[in-house]
Amino acid sequence: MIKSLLNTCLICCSLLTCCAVAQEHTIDIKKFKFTPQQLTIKVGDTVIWQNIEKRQYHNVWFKQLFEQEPEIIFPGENYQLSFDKPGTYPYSCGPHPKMTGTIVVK
Ligand SMILES: [Cu+2]
Repeated sequence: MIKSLLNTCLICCSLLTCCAVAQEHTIDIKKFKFTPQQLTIKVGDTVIWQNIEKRQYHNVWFKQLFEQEPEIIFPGENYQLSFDKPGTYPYSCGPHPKMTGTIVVK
């Protein structure tokens, strides 16, 4: 089973396509926390934050990337961002600066 998966991967990697396919990762915003708080992704991947609070709004602010605070994410809403360059990207919630998280892009 594992061997056949490996073979499949080696085959498609040799075409230089499938392994470069961007992935989506989800981070939950709940109880004033980003979960997972730290997430490691690959270049080109997209991160989707979903606010699953009952009634509390938040946002996701990468101060090193954006001068302006981004729009508020209300319960039931999502916010998404793609990362094109490797690095470590800390972020916080504008209205609640104690809420922090980090995206590591490899
Ligand atoms: Cu918040």
